Amino acid sequence: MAFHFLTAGESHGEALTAVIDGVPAGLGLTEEHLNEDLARRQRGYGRGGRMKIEQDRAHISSGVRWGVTLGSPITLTIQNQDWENWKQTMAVGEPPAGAPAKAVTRPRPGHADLAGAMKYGHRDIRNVLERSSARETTARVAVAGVAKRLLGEFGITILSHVTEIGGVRIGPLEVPWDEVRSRAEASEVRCADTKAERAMIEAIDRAKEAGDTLGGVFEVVALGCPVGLGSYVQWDRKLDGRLARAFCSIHAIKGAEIGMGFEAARRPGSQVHDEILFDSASGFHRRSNSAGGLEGGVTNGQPVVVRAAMKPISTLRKPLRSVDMETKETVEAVVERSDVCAVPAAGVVGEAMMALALVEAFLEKFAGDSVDEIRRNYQGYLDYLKSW
Ligand code: EPS
Repeated sequence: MAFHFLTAGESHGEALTAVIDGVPAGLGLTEEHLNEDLARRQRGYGRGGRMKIEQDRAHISSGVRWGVTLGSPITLTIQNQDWENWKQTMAVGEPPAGAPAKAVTRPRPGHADLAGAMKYGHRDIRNVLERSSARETTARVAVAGVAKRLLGEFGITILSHVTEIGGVRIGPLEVPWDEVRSRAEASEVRCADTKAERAMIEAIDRAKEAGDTLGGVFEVVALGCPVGLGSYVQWDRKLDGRLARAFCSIHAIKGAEIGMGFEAARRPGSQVHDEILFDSASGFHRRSNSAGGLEGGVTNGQPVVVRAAMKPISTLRKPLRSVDMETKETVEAVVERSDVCAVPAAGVVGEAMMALALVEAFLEKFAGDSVDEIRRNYQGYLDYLKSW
């Protein structure tokens, strides 16, 4: 059964909800498994006031009994604490008595505001921004907590770290991935390079002072993927394409690259491709990992490495010029409460999208209705690989 999910919910509505289908039976799962990543997504230097209000926690209301999945759909709900302050503006029923909330009519350049309003026929941008907000990624991170639990059963783990904020880049990191992970987790900007970390924080402070925002780049790495996830036989089964789609679906992401990525376009083949080695202890392996763990859309047993570029958040405290949708006058874009920089949080969302793309590919290859059945299929494959 394919792993698939839907999310629902407005940023200042009552709650975010997700329904996941295709989770096998027999997976140990508690709300705590999901809450740790929800908390990680909320942190990061440069976040705005909303994260002081929220304490995101997932409530599981179906698909799990006594801490173990049933194989039936799983429903997750995350309450929006801020809803208390928006009950009138976001009421599901009749508009509240008295003056209704004033319509938002000054679209922000870079946001879904104008194109979204024109597409859906909304004269109030609130009807667009409530759903186009990156608050939706809370639900994805909760869903991915389930995917990560399942992948973890098979030794696949995912980490992320920030490599660039506002033009400040990390230096070369010649340390094992576990060290990158622990340094990033200890950093306010989720950066594994202490010198760059300081410069990033300063850049965020300067942007905040100027009423501006900053983007950046984060890297997500999956360790422990077997050879053979994804396929080269059909365009939509290529795992690199599926990962690029997954990453570009995150709010404000304008580019994704795999392994050496765009840099590979600048070098001759002899400086790009990963030479193949063999010894009886470790079997086939590589001298390098420029391919980012993917060749022909198929995992090759190396770490899967994806980087994503996030544009600066489009809500500027010192707003850009825009046009009022009603009066057609030149105005300043609306200023909604927002973040100065959300790149550290986006890295956690990147982990989620990596987990979701990988779990889909993993279940395609080792499909089963229970974790035990998947384990039998996976073990049979690992035994077969030993003959290579
Ligand atoms: C977000 C919640 C939002 C924003 C941010 C992400 O909350 P609010 O709009 O109440 O401040 O902080 O969303 C955006 C940057 C955006 O452009 O929509 C969250 O939970 O991550």
